[in-house]
Amino acid sequence: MSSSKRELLDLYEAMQRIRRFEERVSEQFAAGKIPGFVHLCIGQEGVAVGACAGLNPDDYITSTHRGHGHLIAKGGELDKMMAELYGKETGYCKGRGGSMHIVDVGLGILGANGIVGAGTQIAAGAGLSSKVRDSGQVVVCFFGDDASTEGMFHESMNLAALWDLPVIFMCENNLYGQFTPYEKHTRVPNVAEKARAYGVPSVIVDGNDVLAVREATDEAAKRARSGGGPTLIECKTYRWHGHMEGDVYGYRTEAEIEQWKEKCPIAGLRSRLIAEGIASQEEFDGIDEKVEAAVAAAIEFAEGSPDPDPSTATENVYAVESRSGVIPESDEVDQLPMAVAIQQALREEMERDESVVILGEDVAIGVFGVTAGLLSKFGGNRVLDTPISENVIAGAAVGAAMTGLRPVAEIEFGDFLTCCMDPIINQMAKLRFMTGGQVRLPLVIRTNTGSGFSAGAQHSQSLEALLMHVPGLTIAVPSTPRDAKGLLRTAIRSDNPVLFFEHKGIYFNPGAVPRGEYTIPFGSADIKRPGTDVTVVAIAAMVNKALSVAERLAEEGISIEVIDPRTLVPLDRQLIIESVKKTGRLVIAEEGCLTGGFGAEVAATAAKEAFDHLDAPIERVAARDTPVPFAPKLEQAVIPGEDRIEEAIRAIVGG
Ligand SMILES: Cc1ncc(C[n+]2csc(CCOP(=O)(O)OP(=O)(O)O)c2C)c(N)n1
Repeated sequence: MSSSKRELLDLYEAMQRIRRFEERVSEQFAAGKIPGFVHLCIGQEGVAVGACAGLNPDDYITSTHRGHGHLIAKGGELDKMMAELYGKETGYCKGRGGSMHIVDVGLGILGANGIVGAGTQIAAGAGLSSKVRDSGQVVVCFFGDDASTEGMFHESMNLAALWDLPVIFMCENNLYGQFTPYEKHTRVPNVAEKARAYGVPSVIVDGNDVLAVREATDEAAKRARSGGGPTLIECKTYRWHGHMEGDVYGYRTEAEIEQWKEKCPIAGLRSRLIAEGIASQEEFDGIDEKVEAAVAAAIEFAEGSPDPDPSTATENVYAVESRSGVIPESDEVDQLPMAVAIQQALREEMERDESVVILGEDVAIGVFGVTAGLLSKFGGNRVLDTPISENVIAGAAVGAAMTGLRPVAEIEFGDFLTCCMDPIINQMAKLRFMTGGQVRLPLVIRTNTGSGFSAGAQHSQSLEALLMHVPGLTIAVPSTPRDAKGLLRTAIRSDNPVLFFEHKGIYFNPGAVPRGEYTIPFGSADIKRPGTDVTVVAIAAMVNKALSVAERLAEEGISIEVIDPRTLVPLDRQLIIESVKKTGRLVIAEEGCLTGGFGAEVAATAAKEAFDHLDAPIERVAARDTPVPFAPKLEQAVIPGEDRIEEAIRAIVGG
């Protein structure tokens, strides 16, 4: 690959910008001016610059905790980066991200990431988005050698290979994972060999030779753009500083460090170009001066910038939803099971908006029949049958949502959410906030919840309350076909990540579903039955149980108000408080375990906001704090039935 003098000097300048930026960061950190964890890539600049040199401005990169070099190489502004490191309002993420989490969506920088391996999943999602939109964009996914021992890496490689995604997996093998040599963490001598297991072509290059990295990337990018799928490039390199600033653990010898300093990528290019007569010493000195001034200006900018205002600390947890977009229901209804109502919502939203795609295990066939038939209608580009890889299903949904799609990912059973906690808790719930509001995460995770089928403790849990503890997520738990359809439409149109829990015990219960387009807003509870003596707040399958108890007790003159919050987050606390103020008695019914359950949150709200109106202790009905048993009799003993709701009501009305 031939290069003009200008191109070669640009490569030099880009590496030098990274080097001097980080050397000055190191000084400022030592001076106590930069807080947090700071991981420097000094010595590795050839990888970042070689990989980004041939990319188009709209191509994507995903980065790591050691990301400054990648971001600068992709065009990141030194001022905003430095200000972010200082935790200033003028930083890339308004001081919400810091060194490990810088993002510039406008430059295709989908983020440094504090979670080792997470970038591989986001890259797979961005690659999917590029493929579905047929945009021709490639994704360079930087990762360290030790990320290749994370499960996320393997699921991402497999998915990218399977779907021929335009992703270049760019391994920076700096020989250490934190404080341990690579060979102590794996039996496979080269990361490149791991790619072969997934049918992905791979190559090993000298990461300190910027031209070699650029050439390998160029070839991989051509393959990716022409539909040839992913490539893994393993760049052998070395970091001169410790794992993080302040690392004094002494796990490497001085001799080893010195030996690698001899192979400096920047000095190497400089002496080569001088020796070949391409550029002079003076020209390099000129570039160095320019870089020096830019870095000094960045420090001045950061130091002169304001701190974020503490009163804004909770901004950007959620994108603002437009309530004015609520579409009212028609009076004409059809009787449909919930599974069909959900399918209708999916089909109609996919017809309305071509950025809506479905991905998940066996979605072509449709577990519980929900997605059946969508593949033949919308094709394999929009209904994507995935391998059994929950982590990358959710992680790819994050990357796809950041880059223009509205993915609806299905996790086959709610219990398997445990296999994708990183993308849910650390990525989709955090990225809008951590990027200072730069990204939207318009994605839905559909899954089922609940028990009743002798499916055992790993296919019967109700985990919705567990996730209420994570700011950034919206949690919907419909109890009727009508609510399921209207809420799912809202979820798909939302700019926030929504976890949509469908109780498997009520999938096939028919109910009235309004004809035509309608949406149900989040945070709007529904009074399923009005009453005056006791408020029962119930969710999912407990709503019907509460309604039958209410029907029975009405014959005895006990008037029960049944409230279904429909979304646990946001929670319509106001409607519940008003009801409790009216009835003076509260029962909360859920199928999840008692301890730390949804009911605890509602009880605390009522105790605070309606204390003077309560005529009796608050009662909670929930599963016993036990895994859900297999034998039907045992399962019934653990999961609350109508009898326990009735008991709770009688305990506080004295009947
Ligand atoms: C999921 C996760 N596990 C552990 C860590 C702690 N940690 C941060 S960096 C790191 C080492 C990563 O090594 P590698 O991927 O080779 O990248 P390098 O630091 O060498 O650039 C570890 C273990 C983390 N941030 N995320």
